[in-house]
Amino acid sequence: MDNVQNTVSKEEALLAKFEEKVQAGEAIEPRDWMPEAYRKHLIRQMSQHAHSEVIGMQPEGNWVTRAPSLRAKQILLAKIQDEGGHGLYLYSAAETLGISRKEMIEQLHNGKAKYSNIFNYPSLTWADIGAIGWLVDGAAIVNQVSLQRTSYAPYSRAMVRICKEESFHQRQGYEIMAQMMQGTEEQREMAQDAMNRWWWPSLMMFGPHDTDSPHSADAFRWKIKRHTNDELRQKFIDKTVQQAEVIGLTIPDPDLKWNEAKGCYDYGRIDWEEFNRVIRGNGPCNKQRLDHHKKVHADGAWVREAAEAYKNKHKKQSVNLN
Ligand code: BYC
Repeated sequence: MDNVQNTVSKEEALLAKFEEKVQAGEAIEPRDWMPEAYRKHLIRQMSQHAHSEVIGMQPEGNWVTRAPSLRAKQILLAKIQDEGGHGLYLYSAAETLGISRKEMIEQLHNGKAKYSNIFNYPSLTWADIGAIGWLVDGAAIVNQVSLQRTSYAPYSRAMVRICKEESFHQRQGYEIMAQMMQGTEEQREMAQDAMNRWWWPSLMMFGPHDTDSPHSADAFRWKIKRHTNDELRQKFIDKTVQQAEVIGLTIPDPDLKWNEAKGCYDYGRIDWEEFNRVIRGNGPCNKQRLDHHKKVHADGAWVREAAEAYKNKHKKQSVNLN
């Protein structure tokens, strides 16, 4: 009985120390004690984030062979490569929590882990590449700048590196949209059409309204999140409306109106039924995205096996030398 009590009070003391550290704004490192729920919360969010980066390469990859110039192709290739790198930083950061990359990929493939709603929409025209860079990366930056100060240090460090690259991505997308808006009538229509299709799903990227966000309470208590879903969505809307105006694009929301008293834009109702449908696997491209990931992952098995064999060979050699 004494032993049980000792373990409980030891656990309580560790928890109190952890909470104190988080409240003081100190970072949590992998070697620090952390409650199981904090670890699981981070694995869920960070693995979803990593999967989003990697699945997000697919809609853009669709346009590499059809980019309108060599310059545009080079830039797009570099951007897609960056997204793969972001996935790597995030998988590595999540691995410090005691889950392997293999397990995370299995969870993606069996539907336990999600990825961002936004990558379940098709990229139909070159203007979609502009809209993805400008709106999708633009939304991601707003979210990720806030996550730079998240309490888990490896996640925070990954965010600092990722944000630097995302701002270049956002400009790449805006440049495409700006160029198309200075082009022919057909090009302007193409840009507006992309805006119309990507605007609302981009707003959904920030997650459900705060009142419907089950994970936010813990996320705030543990300073994983520093701003709410609605605060970040509002920030994104306020800065993007001005950017759209500059290049002559119309935001597809008849209820969008500047609210003088609040100092921000009011906006129309987001279609949460669509959001729920998409994140439950029934968006326009969910099946295509996952099937493609599964296929490419299986095709790449030989690379993982070769890397493992090389590692083992060198391990044996260094044992023999010792
Ligand atoms: N999509 O309680 P909530 C990129 C889920 S990639 C799908 O508010 P939380 C890029 C949520 O998971 C950047 N699911 O959750 C790459 C939860 O379900 P589960 C991607 C979503 O975690 C390539 C439920 O809804 N960025 O930029 O407190 C090319 C309730 O939500 C979504 C990140 O991943 C969604 N949008 O807050 C171009 C950011 N939203 O898990 C660009 C990191 C919510 O219980 N993540 N759900 O089954 C976060 O900041 C937070 O996880 C969220 C959600 C704000 C997204």
